[in-house]
Order: sequence, then C-alpha cells, then structure tokens
Amino acid sequence: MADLTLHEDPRSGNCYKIKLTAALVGLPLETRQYDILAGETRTPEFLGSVNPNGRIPVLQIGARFLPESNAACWYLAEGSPLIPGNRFDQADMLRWMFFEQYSHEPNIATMRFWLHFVGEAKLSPQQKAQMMAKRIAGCEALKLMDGHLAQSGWFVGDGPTLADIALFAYTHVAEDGGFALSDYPAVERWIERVKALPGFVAMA
Ligand SMILES: N[C@@H](CCC(=O)N[C@@H](CS)C(=O)NCC(=O)O)C(=O)O
Repeated sequence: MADLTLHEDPRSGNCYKIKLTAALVGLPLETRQYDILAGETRTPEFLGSVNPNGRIPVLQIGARFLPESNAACWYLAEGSPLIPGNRFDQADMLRWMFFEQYSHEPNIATMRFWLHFVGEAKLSPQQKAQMMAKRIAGCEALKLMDGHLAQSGWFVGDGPTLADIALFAYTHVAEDGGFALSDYPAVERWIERVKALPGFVAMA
C-alpha cells in the first residue's frame, strides 16, 4: 500500500476514527497537524492542495487526497473483518455510518466543540440559539443507540465494524459536550467493549 498520511487536528473525533481504524487493522499512519481554531485548514494552500472543502480529516494516500472520515475508514479497513462480508450487514453498517454523520456528529461533536474548545462565553448569538435543539437531537441519537445496544453487543453482526468505530469517536467523549452517558447504560458497556479491542488506541 502507498504511504499513508493523515492531515488532522488531534482534538477532532473525525480524525480519531481514522487513527483507530488504522491501529485496529495494523496499518502505519504518518500525521500532519493543523489547528482548526486558528483557521489552518482555510488557507489558500490547504484549499488548493489538500481539501477544497477546508476541513480535516484528509487521508493522503501517496499523492492522492481523500477527505471525509468515514470514506477514509473504509479505505483503510477494506478486506478486514471491520467490514462485514455479508451484503445486508455491509449496507446496515453504512446505515449506522450515515446516521452518525446526520443525526449524531452534527449534534454531539458540535456541542463538544462549542463547550469544550470554544467556550460558551465566546459563542455567537446564532450558536447559542442552536444549543437547545442540538442537545435534544444529541440525546435522541444516544437513546436510539442505547436501545440498539441493549439488544446487541455491536451495531452490526457479532463483532466490531466501522459502524462501531464511527460512533465511538464522539460518543465516548460526549460528556465534554454536556451529555450524561450514565443515562445510557448499554452505551457505557459498549464503550468498554470497544476500549478492550486488541490494538485499541486512545484519543489524543
Ligand atoms: N463530514 C466530515 C466532517 C469534517 C469536519 O467537520 N471537520 C472539522 C473538524 S472535526 C473541521 O475541519 N473544521 C474546521 C473548519 O471547518 O474550518 C468528516 O466526517 O470528515
């Protein structure tokens, strides 16, 4: 495989997903770090050569650049047990990864970013006005996950897949965004199962 470099900000759960996937499948990954709070992913150089969407993570594979965390996880995990062979399970895994991007990350990760890294006092009036809706939607996402995990050890099938990695990244630090994980006991037990996986690496 070509050399792999992750363009990242280590505070980002989206970047952590890719590092966790690489560790679980045993692939070496170089990193290049950016400070998103300082606008380092919005420079003309970054926009022109790394990602015109102005965001990390971006997985560089040789001379090619692949943005979007879940696409990068797929690239790394292809051919490993983290992607089920069964056609339905594969689609079901994608279902949870799309759920993560639409119903989970925009609420839980954004609340964490606002409260833990920016600080409530520095939020704009528009951001403050969105907080209640994001809190409610984030709780709904955790409740849905808890209901599923009360019946099943993993999101898909009998073992960990990319669905677990994608959802683990921001769930295990959801308390930084003001979400009480003790309200979701099946999620808490699943977090411990993910942490016990061989090759697991913690978030920076
Ligand atoms: N859907 C994208 C989201 C990427 C994203 O929102 N990245 C954030 C950090 S987690 C970012 O780069 N923010 C900096 C900015 O928007 O300027 C993914 O999953 O990779």
